[in-house]
Amino acid sequence: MDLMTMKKTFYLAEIAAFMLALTGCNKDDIEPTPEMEIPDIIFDTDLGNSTDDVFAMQALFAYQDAGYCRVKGVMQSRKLEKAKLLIDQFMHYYNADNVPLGLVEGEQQFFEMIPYYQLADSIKQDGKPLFEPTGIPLSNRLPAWKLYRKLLSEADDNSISIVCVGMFTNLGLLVSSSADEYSTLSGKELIKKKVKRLDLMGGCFSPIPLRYTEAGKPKMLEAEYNISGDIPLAQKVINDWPTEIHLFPLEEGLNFPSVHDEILAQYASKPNSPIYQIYSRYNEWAKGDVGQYLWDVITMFHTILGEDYFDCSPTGNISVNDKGKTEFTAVPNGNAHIISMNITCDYFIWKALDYIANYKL
Ligand SMILES: [Ca+2]
Repeated sequence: MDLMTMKKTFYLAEIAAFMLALTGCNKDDIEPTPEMEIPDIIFDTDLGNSTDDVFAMQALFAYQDAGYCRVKGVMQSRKLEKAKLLIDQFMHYYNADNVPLGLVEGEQQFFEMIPYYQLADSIKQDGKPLFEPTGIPLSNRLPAWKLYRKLLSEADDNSISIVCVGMFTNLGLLVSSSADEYSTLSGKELIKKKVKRLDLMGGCFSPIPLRYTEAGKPKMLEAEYNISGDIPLAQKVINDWPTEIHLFPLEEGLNFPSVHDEILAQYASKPNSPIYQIYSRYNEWAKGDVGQYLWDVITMFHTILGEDYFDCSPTGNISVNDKGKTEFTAVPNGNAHIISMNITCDYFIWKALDYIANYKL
């Protein structure tokens, strides 16, 4: 039993005991009701490399089918042709052909951990694609920042929840945008008028030792992946976003590893699902232990299922330096909160992960 599995087992035992002392703290108690606020969500993802984006996508559509949210659009933020093809295929898998999909523009710097975007050209034994596309050519898709402007211009005021679990490229270009055929408002004005909330996965506010070392010396993480992939536009979003930001940082997801064998077992009854297909070839693609955790899907749970299950820092400001290092300063008139989890939240996350694993298509 590895350390994370031991930790998880400990947590489950501790949480089970904890829950016996509580009543009314159960995901099943928050079935959608007429009084419940149902978020209109735009999902922004760098799907194609880290696996947690796919769990987040599965959660998005599972909870939409159960009536917890409405998906208004999906934005893609990994600047690779195959990643664009794969997300189109996954949209078809999740019966989301009619959901608008925007594609990233701009420049990025990123490294690869599990390049499962290669699934885009996988074929089955019968010669058909492993995942069928929607049939909408990529050339017919709008750039993501442009699609943001279109969707926001069509939305009711203060109605859109954005959950971004990849690089901030699309959001940075949106913030920087000017009046166009969709709206006379600037990007900042449009966001201020139409966006209800922004949930970001990104940043790191604690010293985190990397698994990789140089010359045998421990190396500390300097910049979290979503920030380091596009530092200029991450700075743009953090500095100029005109509404409140909720940010789920790297260190908060480290209690939630996605363990290869456990995921394959959990999704064994769904061998054709994106998650099973990715994990069935995980060891072929991942060079060693690349450290996959469930950051993105936890951020999605925060957006869809509300803040009651999470702790939230006092109001403050975030800064991003030119190397991508993030810092948080608590100030009363700031626009940011750091999300964290307590033991009740941990229990809720494990239950929600089981719930989406049982999503039937
Ligand atoms: Ca991601």
